[in-house]
Amino acid sequence: MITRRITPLVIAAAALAFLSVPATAQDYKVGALEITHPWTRATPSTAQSGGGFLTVTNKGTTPDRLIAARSTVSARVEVHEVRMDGNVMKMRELEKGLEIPAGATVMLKPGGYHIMFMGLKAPFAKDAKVPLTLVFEKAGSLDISLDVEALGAAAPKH
Ligand SMILES: [Cu+2]
Repeated sequence: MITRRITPLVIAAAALAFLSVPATAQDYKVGALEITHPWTRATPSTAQSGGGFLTVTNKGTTPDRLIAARSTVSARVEVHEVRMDGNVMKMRELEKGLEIPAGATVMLKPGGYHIMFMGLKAPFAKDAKVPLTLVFEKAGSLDISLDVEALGAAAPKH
């Protein structure tokens, strides 16, 4: 009798090959948090500000909070939310930061929560990388790099 054994290693390799995608965006981990698809958009030469977008997943059992962000590319970096004021979309700084509940995934995306680069020192050029440091209340700080997508891009093309 011939028994065929498929080792877990082979299964894992097959799964990886199947899931393999040409990902340009890097994913990051700090403490119980995973940061995926950090990106931004190219900015017009006259732009004073730009948005930063990413997804944070809290795999831990306690909530955390994105309390600050900083970068060398702009005078200031803030964490913003978008609110409807009547029929007008307005954004403002989250003064207490953005909560990442235990077990939750929070998306920073156009029209929603986002990182705001204010006082750009130079425009964001397509295909460049924008350095950003995220500061979490519990997990600590994390240096990441945002992919610059085309001007007006609605979401990363992956
Ligand atoms: Cu904003």
